[in-house]
Amino acid sequence: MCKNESVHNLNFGDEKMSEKIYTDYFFDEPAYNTHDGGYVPLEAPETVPQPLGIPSLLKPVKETATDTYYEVVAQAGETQILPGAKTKTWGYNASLLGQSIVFEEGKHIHIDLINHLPELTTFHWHGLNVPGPYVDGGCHAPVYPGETKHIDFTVNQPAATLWLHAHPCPSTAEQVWHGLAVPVIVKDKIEAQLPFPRNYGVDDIPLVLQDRKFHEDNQWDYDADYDPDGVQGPTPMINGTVNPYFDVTTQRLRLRILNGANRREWRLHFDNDLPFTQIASDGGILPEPIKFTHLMLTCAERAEIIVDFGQFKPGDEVALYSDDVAIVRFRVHEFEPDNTVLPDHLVDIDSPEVTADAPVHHVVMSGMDEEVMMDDKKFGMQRIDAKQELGHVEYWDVTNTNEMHGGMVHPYHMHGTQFLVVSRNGHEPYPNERGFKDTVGVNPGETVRLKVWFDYAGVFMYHCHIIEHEDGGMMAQLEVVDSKHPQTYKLMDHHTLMKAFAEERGIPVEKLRLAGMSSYEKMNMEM
Ligand SMILES: [Cu+2]
Repeated sequence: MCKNESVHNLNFGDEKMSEKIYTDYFFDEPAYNTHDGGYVPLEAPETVPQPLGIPSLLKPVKETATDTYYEVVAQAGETQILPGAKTKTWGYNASLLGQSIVFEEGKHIHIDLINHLPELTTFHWHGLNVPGPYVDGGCHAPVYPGETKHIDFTVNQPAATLWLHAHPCPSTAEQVWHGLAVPVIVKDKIEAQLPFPRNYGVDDIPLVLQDRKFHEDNQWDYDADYDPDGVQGPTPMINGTVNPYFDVTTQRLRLRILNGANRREWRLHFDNDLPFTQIASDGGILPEPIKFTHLMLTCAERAEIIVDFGQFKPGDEVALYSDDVAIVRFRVHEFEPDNTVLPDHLVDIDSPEVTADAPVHHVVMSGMDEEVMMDDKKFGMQRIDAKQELGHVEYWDVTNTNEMHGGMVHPYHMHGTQFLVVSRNGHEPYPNERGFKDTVGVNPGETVRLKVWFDYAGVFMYHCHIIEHEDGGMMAQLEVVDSKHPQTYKLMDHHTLMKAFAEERGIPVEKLRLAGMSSYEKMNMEM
């Protein structure tokens, strides 16, 4: 259902070829966040440009031929983001965001999860195919201040750009806002054979897109900025850098873009509509490279793109924009010519047959503001809303009942799986949705059909990834059942978590205010 595609004739040296270049954002324009009453437009920063911060790579504490050991520390600190006072921030193994973590497919990973924060948190591996609910790190897996918990798992999925973020309910949004979000890169032997840039920090760069409002003394004030439809700020912050530039020293640059914002949609395009090639979506490499001039990412979605600077010369600058605000400036330097042409076919994506007689799951995302719900309910930590047998392949039909005008695109995310997008209202999915995904933007009035299966048993959450919506109850959970080896799970409850948060803050629980609470109260619903 490509609304707008154009065929450009491009010259590659002597070779002339016709190539399809998509120029559309695909999503429904009337539902863009720019139409929200509470929309906060991005503003171009006036501060001096800074080199783009690149998260360093987390070093394993130990490595063998088969096993890798990491320590991941959630910590509080201060970060020089703007001139003047440092900003109080949180991060993983760093004061803000953190150190990128690389997993190799097939390796057994052991991680000590260490909490040096003043309050409880959880470590959620967004997009990672691991058992739930404890290894997955959703709200049932709190790590209390001063505590260390251990997880281990085998990396069992193709190369992809995933991420780690905090997920304690109902304070996920505030903890991510503080800075608890970092890229996780899975590598495998197939990706290693493809002609992609992969020199991390040089021609292979993560771009974590976020936005913040800086208050007095350069501090963030989550409560002051609170909006039940998602907290926004006017200042684009990319990898924790305000007004960043990047020195381009290779003709081709691979950008691993993550929408790490609580609510903001990013509508990306370069100066002069420079085309770029998407090579991967949330869960891995696309079957075919797709050329775009414009790309919209809803919250938590990822896209890996390759940008070719071959037509530029040293001294040129090429900006990446979201809507009409430049968010990263690429400063072109000398580089060796690199006219690598990507193969037409990148990887095979096998779409498994749906299990015979399997039920079709129906999920309804409804409401806005405090009224957001999933299947007419708000999230209950001890309630199982759906079941699916381990290994079965089932359709999930996900509907957004918002009105087109005045409604919004809700990004639907499932833990513990990489799914395939089958259709949008019965039509073909967007051209860059033919690979594995874990988050899909659902337009108002639309039903997106997904093909979903799980490799591990457990309890997994599924929710809108506008983070204030999930905290506000637009979330549910399913149990993946292994009938041959039934298991029981100790599920946390909101009250236990709220009591812990209150104790950590030294206040009575009645005085505790956390992000999602107002959404339950306004609807007279129990947490
Ligand atoms: Cu939502």
